[in-house]
Amino acid sequence: MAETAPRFSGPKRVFSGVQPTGNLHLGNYLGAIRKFVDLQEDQEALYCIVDLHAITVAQDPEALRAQTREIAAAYMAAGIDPQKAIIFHQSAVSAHAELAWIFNCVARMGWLERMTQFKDKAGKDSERASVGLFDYPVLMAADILAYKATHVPVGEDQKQHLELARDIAGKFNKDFHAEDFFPLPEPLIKGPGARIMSLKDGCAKMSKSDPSDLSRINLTDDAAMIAKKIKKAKTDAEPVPENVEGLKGRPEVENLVGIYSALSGQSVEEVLAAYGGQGFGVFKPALAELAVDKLAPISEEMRRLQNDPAFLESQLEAGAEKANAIAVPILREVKQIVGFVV
Ligand code: ATP
Ligand code: LTN
Repeated sequence: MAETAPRFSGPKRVFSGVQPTGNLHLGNYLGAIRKFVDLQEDQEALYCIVDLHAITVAQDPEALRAQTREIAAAYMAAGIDPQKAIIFHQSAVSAHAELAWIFNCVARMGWLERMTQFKDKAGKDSERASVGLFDYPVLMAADILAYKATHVPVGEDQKQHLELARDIAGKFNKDFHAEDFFPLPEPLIKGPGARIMSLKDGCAKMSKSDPSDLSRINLTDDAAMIAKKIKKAKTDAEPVPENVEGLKGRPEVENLVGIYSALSGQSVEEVLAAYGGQGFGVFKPALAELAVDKLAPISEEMRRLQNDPAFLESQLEAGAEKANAIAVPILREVKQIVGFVV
């Protein structure tokens, strides 16, 4: 794990979040959740279900509740142990929203105007986007810093948001002469699976919000569906290349080989050594078999856990209590620093 800002002397602490917006997919698993599992072993870790972020775009209230439980189930099914890591939903810890307000007064308009995800998500009609969608990265900084988290495992698409969180932490420390009060959180992005692409377009990220379900492998897909989606994945007429050079200009092929590599633990070179020269009639069934092998136990366990919503909610409540116990004293210090009567 990379070293954090040299002078921050607090404990190492991991924080990350996933939005309860449905269609949890292979990209979310390989880019984020799988890393969460390993990180829970060595230091304190908090894994949040960011329901406040979810409502930056319209959500059906009942669906939002069910999707919140779905992420809790996915976390646990993937191997996050609520005895080791803190699993909770963001709205249950009011420190997130309170700190976000204070950070709204630290962050600069220009910083937020440079965020590419807002531009992508708001689309052409940005006048009609919610203020929350624009402010999304500030809330994300508050999520992390409410716990003085030092390390943040995320997919590649979150890199810019993490840089903003570091800028906010640094400016707060400087403006309030509170040197090293907040750590400058380190993104943990590297590794296979940091950027899984759509099965239909090797230049677009695999996404929950892609209107085509064939573009992604959902964690809830059964074996037949996974096989069908891989079979229908876009490729070209050439066979699998023999070496990494041969992946150039073939983003869809690069993506499928990358997925094989991330799921199997083999390097891309090893995958190409095994399948180079073969047609996709051979490679795709092998990839489908591997994906089913790795994902079926997770989706089965997710289904089992989702049959018991009361259990999932009790786990979230217990997690929220532990999260509050960390965040409340930090927020109190922040209020003191800012000049509020506490
Ligand atoms: P949307 O696609 O609607 O933007 P999302 O799939 O990015 O949503 P989030 O809850 O915002 O879902 O992301 C959860 C985690 O999954 C984040 O750490 C994010 O970086 C990671 N992630 C999302 N998509 C991918 C992907 N295609 N490849 C690797 N990691 C991903
Ligand atoms: N924006 C993230 C989700 C998220 C997050 C966080 C990730 C919200 N708050 C704090 C890491 C740390 C996304 O994946 N779209």
